[in-house]
Amino acid sequence: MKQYLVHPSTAATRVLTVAAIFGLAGSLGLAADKKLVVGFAQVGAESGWRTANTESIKSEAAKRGVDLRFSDAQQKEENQIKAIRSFIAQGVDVIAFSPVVETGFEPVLQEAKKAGIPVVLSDRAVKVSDDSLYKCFIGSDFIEEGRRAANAVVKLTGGKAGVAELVGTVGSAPAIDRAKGFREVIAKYPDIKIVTSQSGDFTRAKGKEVMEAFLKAPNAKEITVLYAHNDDMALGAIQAMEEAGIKPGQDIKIVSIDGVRGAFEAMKDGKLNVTVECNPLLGPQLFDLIEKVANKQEVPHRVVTQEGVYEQAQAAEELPKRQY
Ligand code: GYE
Repeated sequence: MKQYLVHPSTAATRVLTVAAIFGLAGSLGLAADKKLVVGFAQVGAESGWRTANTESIKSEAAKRGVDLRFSDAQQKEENQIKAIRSFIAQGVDVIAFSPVVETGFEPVLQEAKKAGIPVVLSDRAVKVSDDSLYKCFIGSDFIEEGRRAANAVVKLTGGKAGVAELVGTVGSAPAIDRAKGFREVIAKYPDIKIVTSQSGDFTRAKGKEVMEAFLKAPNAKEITVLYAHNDDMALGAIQAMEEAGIKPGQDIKIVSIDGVRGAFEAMKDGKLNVTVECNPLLGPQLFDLIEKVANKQEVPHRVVTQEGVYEQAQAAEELPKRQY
């Protein structure tokens, strides 16, 4: 069986690495041409989260000497499907990708399967009728993040709120699940109501634009809380509120998701109330899985990342420790 050089994290591979350093790689069957080739189809560069995620993936690939073919889909599913097809044509060893939306990937995943190229999902999930079309999915539990955001709203308001919701990219796993988890919790609080809800596509510019529209709508006065599916949209909305003479974090309380540096800065300034963490630094764990898959080792079908919730009072202390 073809074996790939793996990251020197176990004693056995460390021995192999030392051997390689002393020029023994050839005699151990680790020819230089066995460099692992991975195609990664990224969503885009829509948010601070995504930038940190891309950086984590690229730097980890470089560290491990992986030949990474990286493509940016600019948040368009058709671009991502094209990229995956091109990875299949190039005959990469493993394809990894973060699906822009949940549906529509089944045919291209079948093509990868036919070509014998294993697929690993990173960050976002797909909906397929056959789960064996991918080996593993590593990412957060977005439903739980939605629940955490709702619990933060309950804590901030005592269970009485008119919520404006800035939804992520329509059809994406995080937008679907963050809406679902949030609704699941607020269903138990009759005085918490979603008064308006619209997509801001996970970007700061759209978040600002949609918040401006929320504030001009006839029911604007009912809004006491903003729930944004990511920090970037919340940061855009903060700008819109300030331009409209509204104090973000006070007149309208704000809860968002990701935990990027900008959110901690806004919390420190009292403009954002809570950020629910979603860890983008998936590179090391992702490549552990990719290497295993490439070497035909068993991997779990689902790996959930660990994360927390941060309030304003923790912002100043946490800020210097943030890695993204
Ligand atoms: O929350 C958002 C990004 O899929 C978890 O995508 C990711 C989300 C993240 O654009 O900022």
